[in-house]
Amino acid sequence: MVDTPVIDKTAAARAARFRHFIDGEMVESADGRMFEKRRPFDNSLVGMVSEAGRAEVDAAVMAARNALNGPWKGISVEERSDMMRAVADGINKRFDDFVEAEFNDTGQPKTMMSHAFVPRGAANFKSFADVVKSVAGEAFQTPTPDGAGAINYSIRKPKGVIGVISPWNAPFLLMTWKVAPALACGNTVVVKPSEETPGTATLLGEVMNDVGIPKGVYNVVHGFGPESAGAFLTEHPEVDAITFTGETRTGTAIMKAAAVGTRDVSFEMGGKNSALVFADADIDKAVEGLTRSIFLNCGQVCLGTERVLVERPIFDEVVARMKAVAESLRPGHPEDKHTNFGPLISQEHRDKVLSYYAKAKAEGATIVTGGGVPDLPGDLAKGSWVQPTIWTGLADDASPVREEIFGPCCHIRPFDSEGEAVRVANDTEYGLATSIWTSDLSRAHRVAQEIDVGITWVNSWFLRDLRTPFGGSKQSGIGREGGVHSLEFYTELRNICVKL
Ligand code: NAD
Ligand code: 6OD
Repeated sequence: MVDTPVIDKTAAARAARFRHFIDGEMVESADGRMFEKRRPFDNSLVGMVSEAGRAEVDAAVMAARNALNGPWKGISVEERSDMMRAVADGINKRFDDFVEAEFNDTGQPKTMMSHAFVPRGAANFKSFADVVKSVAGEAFQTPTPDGAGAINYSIRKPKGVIGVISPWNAPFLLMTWKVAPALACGNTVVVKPSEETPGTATLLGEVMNDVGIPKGVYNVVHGFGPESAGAFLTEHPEVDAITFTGETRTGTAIMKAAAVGTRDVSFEMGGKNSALVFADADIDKAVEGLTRSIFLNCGQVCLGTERVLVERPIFDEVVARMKAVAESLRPGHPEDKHTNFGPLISQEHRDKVLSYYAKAKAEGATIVTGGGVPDLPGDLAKGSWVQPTIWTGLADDASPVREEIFGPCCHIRPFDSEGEAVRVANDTEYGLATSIWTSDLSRAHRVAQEIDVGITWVNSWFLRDLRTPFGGSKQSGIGREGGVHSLEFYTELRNICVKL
């Protein structure tokens, strides 16, 4: 357990409460343990979050188990699909509340919530409502020595109680990306959202009740990772499988917990993604795409670019244009319509990002722009802000080039041949995503097949079709989710052989 922080009791008494959602009820921890949730942009208090101990995690897991064996069991695929659509409608009905909750959680400009993260959370439920209804099983006619034959066919069964461990960077999108397929496939879930972002997972509990999802099907426990709710959930023997999005080293800890009882895991983890810009690219489009992939969400997107490789003839131009873009970004109050650049999630994460800004300098980078903290007025100065930052001139083995920073920063490096670009792009322990900018389609296909990542974009970035396989190679992940691929994890395939 994490020590209870020193809390201003008067402010805490006035603040909102984020309770666990267990068996259809909002409940506090029996020992009253709580921690603070603060707004990233000015460090003001959003509310107090209950911290689950083993007892609350156990209650949530047992509620999920009972629902699995009880009211959720007899529900047909068609009914479940309709219910998932009702959840999506329920989210849309309370759209503004979700935008507000996600805004308090992450502090990003509200347009991000209302145009992308909240609609996408609802879309996840609709998408998997369709997927589960349209997947066929397989059947084989099998010859037998007596000539009568046999028929083999397969069915899919829910895997059971799924532990969902989610991160803070796009909390609602990433949590629903797992909860929606899990429930659509007939499982029940216990969600442990990030300690940084308790809002939308809690609110979703209210929607589940409003639309009549049986109690215990969706549960939420709040808390931290090690020796707290995250570890208690992943160690719980009644959790049948664990789906996790977060840092690779957290995945390693969770995999150890899952080894007890040989439980299945699906992991979406860190990255050190490259972008390859060839001299024949449409530079305007490439710069626009790079801008989004480096600075969107203050660089806190797992698919974001931290290594930009540019063919030498256009290197200086791309660096100059990226510098101009970075310097035009406007940090500020996230509700101000001119603000297009938000804060990092927390002071702790800011310390991490700033430590890389210092390392880049120490390891000999040319700082093209940024490298520090922006000057902001009033209470905003208390927020977790950093400047958009671009470096050139670092060695391929420099730590800011090798390690995931998860901030609004990148290193830009020139290359002289396609082979060199591919070699450098692959020179990483991660393998989540890449983007290739070129007008030569043959080259695009050729290079795409050579880069060891789960997701490649050509002349685009973060263009998502929810039916496609999503996940990372190497240390960026285990398994694929999305469309029918989610069924591989959230259901168990069983074969039935009938002798004729
Ligand atoms: P994190 O690993 O610190 O935390 C993620 C979740 O795991 C949180 O809920 C946390 O409380 C929990 N946790 C931590 N330690 C645990 C433990 N020992 N046992 C059980 N649970 C534990 O990650 P984060 O900082 O919240 O998110 C940022 C990271 O997530 C980055 O590395 C980013 O690349 C990655 N990410 C990956 C994807 C993807 O799809 N591949 C998507 C988003 C984020
Ligand atoms: O779009 C998605 O489905 C997805 N999982 C996005 C991940 C974003 C990471 O920050």
